[in-house]
Amino acid sequence: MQNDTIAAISTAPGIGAISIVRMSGEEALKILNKFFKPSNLRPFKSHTIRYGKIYEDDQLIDEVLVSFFKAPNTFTKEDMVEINTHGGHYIAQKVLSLCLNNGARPAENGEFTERAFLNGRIDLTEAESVLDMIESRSELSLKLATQGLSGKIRSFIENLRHDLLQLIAQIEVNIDYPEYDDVAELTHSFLIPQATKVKQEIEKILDKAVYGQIIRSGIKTAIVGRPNVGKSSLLNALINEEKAIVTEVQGTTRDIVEGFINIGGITLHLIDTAGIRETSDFIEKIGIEKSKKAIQEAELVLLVLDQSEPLTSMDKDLLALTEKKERIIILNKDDLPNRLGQPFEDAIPMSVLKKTNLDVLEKSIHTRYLDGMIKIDQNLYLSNPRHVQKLNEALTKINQALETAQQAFPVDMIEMDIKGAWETLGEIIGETSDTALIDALFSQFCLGK
Ligand SMILES: Nc1nc2c(ncn2[C@@H]2O[C@H](COP(=O)(O)OP(=O)(O)OP(=O)(O)O)[C@@H](O)[C@H]2O)c(=O)[nH]1
Ligand SMILES: [Mg+2]
Repeated sequence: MQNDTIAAISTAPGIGAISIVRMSGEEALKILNKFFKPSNLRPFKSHTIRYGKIYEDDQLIDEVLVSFFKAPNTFTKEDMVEINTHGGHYIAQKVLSLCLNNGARPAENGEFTERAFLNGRIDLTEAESVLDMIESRSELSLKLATQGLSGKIRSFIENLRHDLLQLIAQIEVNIDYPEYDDVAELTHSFLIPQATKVKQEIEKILDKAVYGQIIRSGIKTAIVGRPNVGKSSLLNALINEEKAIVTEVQGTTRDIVEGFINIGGITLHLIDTAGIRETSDFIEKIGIEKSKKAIQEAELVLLVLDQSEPLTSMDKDLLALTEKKERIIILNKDDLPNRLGQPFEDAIPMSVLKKTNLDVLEKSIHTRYLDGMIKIDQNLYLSNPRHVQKLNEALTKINQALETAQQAFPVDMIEMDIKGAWETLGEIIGETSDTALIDALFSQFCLGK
């Protein structure tokens, strides 16, 4: 039920300078007045803060500052009250229980934001971006999340839907009052070009979404190579911690070791693998199988070669195995004489031991992933997987519509797919329902024309 008044502690649990108990709903002020005694008896004006005391029966609980926001200009579009209590978990709990004992009900997770959405103050993408902002761990991912809050995603989706709606309207009008002599003319002069335009706009954003998702979830990066080339040393150097065991014995690493680094706003999920070679050792064999799986699953492979030794057949196998992956070749042990026997263009020479050229590697990763990103402020980078998935679904439907149009099938078949795409896009902003389609359609289009 959406008319009841909800209450919750909005600050993190534990000791802090203040805690905030929040209420939203019609009864918020009435409930507050049952236990809050303001310092004077003037009526509580909207969007002001008052000082006062909280009592349970006649016992003083806390002295507080209370803000009151009258609907509709509030976060939830309902009346809202925020009680700033002294910090410490118990005081806030006590004030919360006073709210609950006087008629509020405990809010569910995210329910204030959900009300903001249900009451039409924000759309689904804006609600989701509040969550994404809270979960952001780097400056870039925070920046991406705020794109949603600023309404950038919503307006992109709304524009696409507007274009699709015009298409639908045109088809509807043509079915009822054929303006064109034949269907072929309608499809070719209007449908195909318009649908293609929408298709291209979606593809452009989906291309960039790759970067958005990388920033949000990090790049899965496998460090691979034959034994003893310095893979574990590289992991340790990058994460700046002696996490993986390093020895001069071949086959030291037998299981996956992982670590995380942040390079200029991008998170790398690093995976150090067992060196790959022929072996009869049972445990090492399992490790090697895991290494091969890690290569398959990796989004980026750092292939390490030991340039102080001639290239082996295992190196060649690994070069072939990783050829189709996003790959950076590292020529390690640059402090020793080069006996590799062949040049590698674009490879990064490095001495992990002497810590030379680590910065070149970091820069190369940064360039590889961030050069495609021009400016977050000027472009839209989708990072929420749900948005990307829905946008892909909408694209599939538009492609279907285009195919049908090219084969000159009846227009109502095309219309079905276009409507499907319109609805799927609506799901991104949380707005689709059949009546909405009808309302929007007629408010846009004058049939008397
Ligand atoms: N000279 C020199 N030695 C290095 C360098 N990097 C690593 N080593 C040495 O090479 C040996 C093997 O290093 P590791 O990091 O254990 O190699 P690995 O590739 O993880 O080996 P496995 O786990 O057995 O597959 C150690 O003795 C390191 O000290 C380097 O840049 N120069
Ligand atoms: Mg190792």
